[in-house]
Amino acid sequence: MDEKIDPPAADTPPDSKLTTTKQRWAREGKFLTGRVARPESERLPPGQHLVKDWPVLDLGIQPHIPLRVWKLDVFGAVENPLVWDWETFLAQPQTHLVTDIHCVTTWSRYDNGWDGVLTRDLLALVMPKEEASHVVLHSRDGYTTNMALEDFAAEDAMLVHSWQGEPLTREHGGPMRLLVPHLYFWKSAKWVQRIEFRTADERGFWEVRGYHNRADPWKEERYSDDE
Ligand SMILES: Nc1nc2c(c(=O)[nH]1)N[C@H]1C(S)=C(S)[C@@H](COP(=O)(O)O)O[C@H]1N2
Ligand SMILES: [Mo]
Repeated sequence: MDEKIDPPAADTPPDSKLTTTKQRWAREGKFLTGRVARPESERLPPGQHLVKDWPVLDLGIQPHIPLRVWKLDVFGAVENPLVWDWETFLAQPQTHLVTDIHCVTTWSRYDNGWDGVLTRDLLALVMPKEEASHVVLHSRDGYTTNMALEDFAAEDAMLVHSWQGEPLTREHGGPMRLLVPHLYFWKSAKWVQRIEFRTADERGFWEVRGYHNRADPWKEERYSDDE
């Protein structure tokens, strides 16, 4: 068994060339169409195009996390903070869902089959406190992303370990990533290590670099100047 593990990311990694380019797109409002689609009648959100493959986007770090040392730490404004190892994570009620995904860089991919644990099943265990209003995901590569508790609690949001019946690959966030299909895909943190429940909002990696705080693809909430 491979015993190697990357050192914990102490800090946000330095901005790569792609990060800088995407930040510039955010400033310039690239990919905005000004159209608003109706979810009931259209499947592809405005300004998106369909892809068949699955692009990989990251900050230039794809951490290797052996299952033996994998841990999930859920903490903050909850009644029952918890730490799961891999075995305990898999022992939770398992759900299979098929969803579309929409990346802010304009690709969408239909019919992705996922397996994992619904955030609702996690919420039932940790029980967010009355005053909990936001969630921040902390990932092994130093990435963070934030969302309102109600977005994290969406009925199709889940902590996924498999895609199309196979373990999630390292490049796509394996062993475990978040999936929040109703928001742009940057909210779906890969290599999730810690889930923080908060009583106030705090913007994550892309959200402080010009990306929209909410990120609803149907409203084309790509960039923070649209807030
Ligand atoms: N930990 C982590 N999660 C992340 C990212 C990242 O760089 N690090 N990138 C985000 C972005 S911008 C997108 S579009 C999706 C890409 O996921 P994929 O590589 O599986 O397509 O992951 C999101 N989650
Ligand atoms: Mo993205």
